[in-house]
Amino acid sequence: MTNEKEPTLTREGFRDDILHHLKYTVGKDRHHASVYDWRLALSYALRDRIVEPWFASTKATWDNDYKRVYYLSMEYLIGRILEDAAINLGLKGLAAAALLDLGQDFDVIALDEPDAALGNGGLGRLAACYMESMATLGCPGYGYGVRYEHGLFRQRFEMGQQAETPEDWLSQRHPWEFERPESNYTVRFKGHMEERHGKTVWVPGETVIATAYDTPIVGWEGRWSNTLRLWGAKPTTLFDLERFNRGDYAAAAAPETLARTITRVLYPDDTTYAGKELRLKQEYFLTSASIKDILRRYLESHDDITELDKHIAIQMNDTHPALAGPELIRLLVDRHDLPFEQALEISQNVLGYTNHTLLPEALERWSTWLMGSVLPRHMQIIEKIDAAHLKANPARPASIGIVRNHEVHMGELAFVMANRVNGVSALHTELVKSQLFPALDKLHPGRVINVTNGVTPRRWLKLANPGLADLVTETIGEGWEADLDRLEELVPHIEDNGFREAFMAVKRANKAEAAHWMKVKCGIEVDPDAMFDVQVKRIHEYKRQLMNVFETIAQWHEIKKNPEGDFVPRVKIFGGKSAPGYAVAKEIIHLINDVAEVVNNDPDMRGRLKVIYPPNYNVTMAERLIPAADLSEQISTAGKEASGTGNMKLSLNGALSIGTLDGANVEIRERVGAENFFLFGMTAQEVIERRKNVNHAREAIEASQALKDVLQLIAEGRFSPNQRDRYHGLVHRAWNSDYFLVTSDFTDYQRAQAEVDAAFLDPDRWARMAALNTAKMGFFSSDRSIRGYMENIWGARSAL
Ligand code: 26W
Repeated sequence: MTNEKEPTLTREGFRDDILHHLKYTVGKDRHHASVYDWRLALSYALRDRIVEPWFASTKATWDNDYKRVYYLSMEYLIGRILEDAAINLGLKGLAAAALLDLGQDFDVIALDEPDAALGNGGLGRLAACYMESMATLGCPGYGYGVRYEHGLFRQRFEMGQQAETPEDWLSQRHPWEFERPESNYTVRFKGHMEERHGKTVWVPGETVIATAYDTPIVGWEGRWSNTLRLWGAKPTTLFDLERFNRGDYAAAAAPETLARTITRVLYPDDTTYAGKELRLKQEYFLTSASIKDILRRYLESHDDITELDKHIAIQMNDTHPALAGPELIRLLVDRHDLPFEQALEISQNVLGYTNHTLLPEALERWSTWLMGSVLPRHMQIIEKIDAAHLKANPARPASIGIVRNHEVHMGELAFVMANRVNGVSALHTELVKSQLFPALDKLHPGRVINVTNGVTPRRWLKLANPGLADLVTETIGEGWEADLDRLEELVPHIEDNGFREAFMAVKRANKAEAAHWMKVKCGIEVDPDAMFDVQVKRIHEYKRQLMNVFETIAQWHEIKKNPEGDFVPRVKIFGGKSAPGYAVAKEIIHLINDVAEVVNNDPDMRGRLKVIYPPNYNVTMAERLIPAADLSEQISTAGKEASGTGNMKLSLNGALSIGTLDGANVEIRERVGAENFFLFGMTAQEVIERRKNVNHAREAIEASQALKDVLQLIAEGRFSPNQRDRYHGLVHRAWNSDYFLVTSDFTDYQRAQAEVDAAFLDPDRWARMAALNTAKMGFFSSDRSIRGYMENIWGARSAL
């Protein structure tokens, strides 16, 4: 699929392309163009280069009737696109040179781009990595999502507390997408059912139009390109002119209001499920438009709808698009006149379901009342699916079932409708089988399989860490970007002093750059030779940022008690957002900022301890911080983090991990070796046992003077001098409930942190361990994950 027309592209040619777009697409004279104008012109010039491989990929798929894979996700956490596209097209150098001729700086222009933040955290970022890997592997695929007008909120700190402001990425022109006003579908809601001529007919009460916006996703070396199709909403009737003329302006605009509301904003709830009607509408909006589009495309080149399952696969990214099952059945039965049983079977053959969480509060359930009122036809179909499943499995225990206690359980629905269900790490998959769906797993042995998550090395090494990427290329040659197992070839070089020095010199340079950025961003000076200790991820109790803060306080206290002592200098770096309504997580943010205030202004700390928490952590900030990290904090309560993907990115960039046996940490440790991973804490099984002791927190605190002191210092108001009782609730909960076992794991965490210090004091040992982390991360390429999906779930083949 290589593109044969391109080799003639020259610096002058590309310069002319940019100038052409600046003049004719952006409408600006080069002498009056702003950075924004140049960015648009450059983006259009790059986008032009994707169009050829994009068309060629589409044509090859049609011509060869390749099996198509459809990835349905409510979230895509993409970040910036420009540099990623330039790198994958192999045009970054040429673009930079062409811009130089025009008096422009590629880096300055790239920095101008806002993040596309259509996701919350891990699940959304995974979808973005998977889209890129599918394109790299030549897997004929389409991503489907929602074109939110406002992505994830922007985070600010006001007096140390998180405040949210709307994100506004579409207030600027978005040069990467193609609007497709001709591709649209009517999506219905509400209304009632009628029997007409022996057929059940859904008479909707509300309708909106889903309209497509396509972004081409180009893979490594531009060999293949897929489409990310995001749905925007439009009113079915623009305007009620009669009402408007009567002066009833609000009612006249009602259809438009409904449409705009649906795609207005991404729900910022990560792992808590709220049961809101608008969210259900968003989920159905994505699902219905996508399934209709999938059937339309299929029928353009096939006439037998019963053969559908031979030609397509649909992946549900968690349960958010789990209405795909009922919707596909509805269309096959109501529009294509298939009997229910056959429609059910075809749908099951087509669908796969990825589970991303075991947390009970994150599992979607909709009241039958809400489901029945928003989607009356689907409620009927869901009940039929449930009945058919019971009929086929008479041994099914009463404790399971899709519809139970007047609620639709979306996890069960997705499980029953899918031919493969997968967890996202080896440990998580075992827990999906044993804890989440034990009865369904027994009824359907072999349905649940594992596909351990991965990350794209193009963005997370090549783009984010060009220094390390260049060193890797110098050392093992080219080609590792699409064959990450080759990083293993670094292993023999780790014995070489020169290589280790070069490796650590890259890390030092990245840290110096990050230090400069922190100075500008937070006004705090940090020493690039101190250990950069990084915990970046959503703020959640189970991720235990609180344990990290407690340890920070213990360290501060230790230095206070012994101001002349020797301490390994550390910079504690936090990054992450809390869901706006998650009070406990917001309190943790407040505490981190309060502790930072005290620590950073304490002369006794003298560069031995700093706490940095830059606001608004996002993909772009991750690209800055991850290459500068020495230590990666992966300290969730065992059994709670499904996989983690930041853990993989940090290791890939040469950070050592301190972590629990949770999620993919288990597999990372297996690969880097136990001696190169700072393990601590209880196992998932021990966590369950420990909770049976109702006094677990009290006993753990009583056994540790350090922890008792930490809680006492917080309770006294040492970090909140103008409101001394600010953290009384937090301290009370640590003593009395502590569901996530921060106190029980604290002492072992401190022990592991002391080992980290000892290792850091031996720079040569540290260098070996760090380099080994990079060398052993090949397995965690999202290319490996996507190959797993293609082989074991989708039955899809590469077109390359
Ligand atoms: C409906 C509310 C809601 C929203 C999002 C519930 C649950 C979610 C996601 C499932 C949360 C999520 O992002 N899970 C993360 O998925 C990553 C990719 O598989 C994993 O690496 C993380 O461990 C997991 O927390």
